[in-house]
Amino acid sequence: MTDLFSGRLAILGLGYIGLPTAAALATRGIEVIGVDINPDIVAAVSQGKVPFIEPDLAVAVSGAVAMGRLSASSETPEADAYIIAVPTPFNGDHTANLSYVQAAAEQLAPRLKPGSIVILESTSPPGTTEQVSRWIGALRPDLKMPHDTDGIAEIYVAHCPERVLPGRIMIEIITNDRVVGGVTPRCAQRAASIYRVFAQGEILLTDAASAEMAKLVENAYRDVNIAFANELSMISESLHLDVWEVIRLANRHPRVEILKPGPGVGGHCIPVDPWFIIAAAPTQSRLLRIAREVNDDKPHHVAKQVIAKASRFHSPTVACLGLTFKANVDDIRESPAIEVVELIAKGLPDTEILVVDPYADRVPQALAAYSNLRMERTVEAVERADIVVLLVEHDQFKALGRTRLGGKVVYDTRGAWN
Ligand code: SAJ
Repeated sequence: MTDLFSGRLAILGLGYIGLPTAAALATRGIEVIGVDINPDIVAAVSQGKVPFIEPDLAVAVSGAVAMGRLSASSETPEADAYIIAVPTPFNGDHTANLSYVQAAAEQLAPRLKPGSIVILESTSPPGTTEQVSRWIGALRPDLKMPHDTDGIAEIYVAHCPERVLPGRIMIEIITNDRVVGGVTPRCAQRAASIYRVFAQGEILLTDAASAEMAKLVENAYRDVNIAFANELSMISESLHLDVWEVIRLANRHPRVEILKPGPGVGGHCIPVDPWFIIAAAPTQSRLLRIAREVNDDKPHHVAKQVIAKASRFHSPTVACLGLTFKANVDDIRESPAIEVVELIAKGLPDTEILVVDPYADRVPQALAAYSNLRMERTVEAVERADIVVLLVEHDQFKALGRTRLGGKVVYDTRGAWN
């Protein structure tokens, strides 16, 4: 018989991962309490609302709340299982900041009882899940924790990294395979019983550190591959070649699949996670470090090219299309597009810069200080501009007809108009 979880479950952190996971479990009949330190998020979810844009999430959350299966709270409740889905940003020296994970572990520790399951979903350096077990053990010496017992532990601690792609979260959360790594094999088994409730992909059981590393490796792999594409775009530019044509042709080889160059790599995952590997094995991580440098340098390269193009005009207007970290999402975290716009605004202080993004209704904080820059609508910005810089390939920008761009200097960092 397949072991299926059927208790009460609390999710700590109602962000891009916690809330979809809460909705996926609740719509399958599990009683889920979402916990967040932000009172606005708690208030929104309690009313069945979603604080960010993600296809199909709003209907799942409102349905789960209406069914009485999903609720939200600022307090960590008693539950049979806990999922920690809080951010793991990095510190100034690129090491992982685990303070949110530690705070979550300390919040749930007093509520645990023998048999409870604790799962860390937050992307974390190898060893963090066992550290969670130690943090809990320090507060609950009455419980047999899995990291320090030869016998059967009373609490099950495991890592199950999230792997969903923003923009496709509600599909991928169901269909992706899941890696579940336990501090002990029994911990992995118990944690898997939760994911079996909604996951249709395979559930792969392993140890906690391998699961942590596998997740970091997935994003480092993508980072290295995007760095290859970005480097190729700069090489092609210097050789006066069209990188999109070069990639199109090379990708017709049966074993070549080059990703797309862009203005840099953004989001809160891919620019962050490789650093956790680099910090764990600094001497061995040469390629990963260079890939990070190539990708981090790309916004500077793009801005330099635009500034050079502007120098050919007397008093140009520059339209920058896109602010989010990638197409068709409203997330601006670690967005290379914002960095490019800022570098252009700084480098061309007397130039009018029009910024467009259908997913952003105001100038982001990072750009607020630049008086030469303002938000504009797509068609108006393109009409007024001498130079059009495409930074994010939102559908709305892709749909712009070629005639609208006629006579303009176009710098398309994403190949959207190729
Ligand atoms: N990008 C390019 N060229 C490409 C692909 C992406 O420049 O060919 C850029 C994007 O524009 C964006 C950045 O890279 O700025 C990251 O975008 P993404 O779509 O590659 O990835 P994320 O950050 O949205 O989600 C990634 C995914 N990881 C992998 O595909 C290995 C997702 O599955 C993870 O769950 C997620 O990170 C996460 O939370 O870790």
